[in-house]
Amino acid sequence: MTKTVKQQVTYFIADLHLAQNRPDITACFLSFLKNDAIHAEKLYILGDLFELWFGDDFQSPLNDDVALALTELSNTGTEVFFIHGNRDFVLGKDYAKRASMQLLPEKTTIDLYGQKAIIMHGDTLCTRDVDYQKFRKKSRTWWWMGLVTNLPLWYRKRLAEGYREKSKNAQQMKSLDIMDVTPGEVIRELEEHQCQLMIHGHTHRPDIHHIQANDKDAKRIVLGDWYEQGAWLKVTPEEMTLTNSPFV
Ligand SMILES: [Mn+2]
Repeated sequence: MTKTVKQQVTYFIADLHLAQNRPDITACFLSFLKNDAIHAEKLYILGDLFELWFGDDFQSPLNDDVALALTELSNTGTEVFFIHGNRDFVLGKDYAKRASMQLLPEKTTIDLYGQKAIIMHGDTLCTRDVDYQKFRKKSRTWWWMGLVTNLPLWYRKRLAEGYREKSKNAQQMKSLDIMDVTPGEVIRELEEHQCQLMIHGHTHRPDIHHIQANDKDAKRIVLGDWYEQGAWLKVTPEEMTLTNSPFV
C-alpha cells in the first residue's frame, strides 16, 4: 500500500444516510474519499453514515464497498474516526475494524490545529425533543443493546425499519423548533468542555453560527446532509469552509 503525502487538512462529514437504494450518494462519497479525503491527515465521520444499521453481522454490497473504500483511504495514511449517529448507533467494533475506523465517544474534544473543539453527532443537543431523548437514553443502555443485538437479524431489520417509519412520522408532527438544537445546551457543552468551537451534524442545517460561550466568542459549525449533494467541512490551520458538491 502506498502512503501519500498528506496536507494539513482535516475533513468533517455527517448525515450521509448511505442506503442501497441511493447509489448516487454512495458514488459521491466514494469520489470524495478518492479525490479529497485522500489528501487530508484526518477524516471525522460524525454519525449517520448509514441510513439504517441492523448489526455488524448484516452483510451487503454497500457495507462491503464502504468498508473497503475507507480501509484503502486509511492505508494511504489518512486517519478515519467515527462517532455514532442516531441511525447507526448500533454500529460496532467489528464493522469499525473492517472499515479501519477508530470509534470515538459520543462527545469528544480534539485539538484542531491549536484550537480545542468539541465534536458530536448533535442529537443530544436537541433537548426539546423529549420523546426522542427518552428513547435515546433507553437505547444506549447495556441491557437494551444486549437485548437487541442478540435478536435474529430478520427481526432486527424489521425493528430498524419500523423505527425509521415511526421517527419520520413523528418528525412531521413536531415543530421545526423542537427539531433544532437548544441554544442553552450548546453553551452548556462549550462551557463544560472549555471549548470555543463545536462541530456537529444531525439537524441538516449547515451553517457557521457565531455565539458567546465562556464569556468569549465561540463558533458552532453544523455539517450538511447528503440527500441532495455531497457536503463537508474542510479545516486547515488557516480556515474552515463548508462545501457542497453536486451529485454527478
Ligand atoms: Mn441524525
